[in-house]
Amino acid sequence: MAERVRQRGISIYRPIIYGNTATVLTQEERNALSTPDHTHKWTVAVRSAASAPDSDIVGGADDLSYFIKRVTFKLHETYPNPTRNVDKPPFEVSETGWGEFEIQIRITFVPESGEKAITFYHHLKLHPWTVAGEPEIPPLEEALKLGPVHSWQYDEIVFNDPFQSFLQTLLAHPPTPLPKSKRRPVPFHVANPGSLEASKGGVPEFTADMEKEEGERLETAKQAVIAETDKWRGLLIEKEKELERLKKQLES
Ligand code: SLL
Repeated sequence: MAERVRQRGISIYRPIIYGNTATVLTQEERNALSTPDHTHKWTVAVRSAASAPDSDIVGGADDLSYFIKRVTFKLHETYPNPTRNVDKPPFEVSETGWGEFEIQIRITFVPESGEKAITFYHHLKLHPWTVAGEPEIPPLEEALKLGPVHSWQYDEIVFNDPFQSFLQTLLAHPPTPLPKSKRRPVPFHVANPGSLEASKGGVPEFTADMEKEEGERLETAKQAVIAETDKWRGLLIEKEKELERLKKQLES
């Protein structure tokens, strides 16, 4: 079949984000639940990296169903039917709960892609990040003021040597580019943007600048690893020489 021909040497990627947003429930909301011990409502999702302009959703500008067939979210076993299959966009699950846990996120691609499914792990985050990075659960009143918690990971799904027909599908759906820099003042690492920005409905977003900075961090780290490897290799060669020398001494 002609369209099952692989385009050798071609690499094409699609930027995605996965993660969650969580909002603390008011006492009234808690009382209205069949599970009044639940303290938060949350949504875990796989989305396109770019956000739609003026949207209060992190990411999600593009519909990813042209290459994603199914996303399986494996929740904590305290949830009924913890394995949740989502076969159409939005690829997300919303729940209420009281605890943070690890969610397995398995992405199955459209069959035409011939690609194997991939798995990500996301730690469901319910509580605001603190400056010190210490876990600290704020009292309800304060949590309500701080607004939603966001925890999102940017990633790129790379397709190597794609099938010709799948490549055509991908090329027909170019991803919305990330904005160069932030259009909104909300930082990512601090989920609680402060009551002022929270009241403006501030939502963090991924930008091309962040991508660039991440690339630079990776490059710096790579250089450090290379330097360190060189240093130890040199030391190893020296020690091996010494070993040879000592062996010879021993023999003679
Ligand atoms: C913890 N290791 O102890 C974690 C477990 C489980 C969270 C968290 C809802 C369960 C239900 C829920 O929030 N489970 O359906 O009632 O923090």
